[in-house]
Amino acid sequence: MLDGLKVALIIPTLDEEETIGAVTLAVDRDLVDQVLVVDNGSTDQTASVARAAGARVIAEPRRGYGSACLSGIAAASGADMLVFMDGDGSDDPREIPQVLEPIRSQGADLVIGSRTMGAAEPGALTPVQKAGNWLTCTLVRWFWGVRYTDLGPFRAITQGALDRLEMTDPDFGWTIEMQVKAAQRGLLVAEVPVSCRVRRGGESKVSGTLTGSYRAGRRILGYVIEAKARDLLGAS
Ligand SMILES: Nc1nc2c(ncn2[C@@H]2O[C@H](COP(=O)(O)OP(=O)(O)OP(=O)(O)O)[C@@H](O)[C@H]2O)c(=O)[nH]1
Ligand SMILES: [Mg+2]
Repeated sequence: MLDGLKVALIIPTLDEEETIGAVTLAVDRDLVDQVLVVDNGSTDQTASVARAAGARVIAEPRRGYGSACLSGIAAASGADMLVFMDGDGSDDPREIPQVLEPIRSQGADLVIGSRTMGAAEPGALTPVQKAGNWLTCTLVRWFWGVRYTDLGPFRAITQGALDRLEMTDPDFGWTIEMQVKAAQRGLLVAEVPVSCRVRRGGESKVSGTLTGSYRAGRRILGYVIEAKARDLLGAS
């Protein structure tokens, strides 16, 4: 399907021993060359379960979702395309081909797997998450004219596009940073529907908790507003 191009899959994880094995095993290894599970100091068996399922485990001592993604990118040298997804079973690895497809067929630089375009299991997205997504996507459309329907974790990007974005956010601003920078820099962006399931085990660290939702929401909206302010000041 991808004409010999190399695909790396990056999965940031924190204490996902109950789910990471099944997630890793569901990846089509004919399509994905490297599966990199980036572990942020899990205190459970995440690393050994992932390794046993065939993933390469990267230990990243700096906490945070973005730190883990950056570490995965650094480890994935040689990949032409990178796919990101969560390790809790919410995203379905069998949908990786759909997420990569617009890169091949449309020359897309970045593809967002949209959980609002796809079928979300009841309870998989909280009302706060849906409202926050909507508000953030609306602001991005007003500010930069690019229409996104989700800020979900499941996405694919070419290595060339990733290099142009110079990603830095170490935390939950990671997904919005990628989307805002793609809009600012005129990358060709596509969205495809993806399914979204309730996590398949373990405990929520972000949207399933009040503090996690608050921290992520503040970081995401703060990123959008600061980025627009920098644009207006001509410093972006
Ligand atoms: N490496 C790393 N991974 C993290 C961190 N926090 C969360 N994760 C991972 O990021 C993904 C998303 O976290 P979740 O807890 O599932 O957040 P969520 O999807 O908003 O909430 P759920 O409703 O529980 O699915 C999972 O794969 C987590 O293991 C972190 O600080 N470091
Ligand atoms: Mg999740």
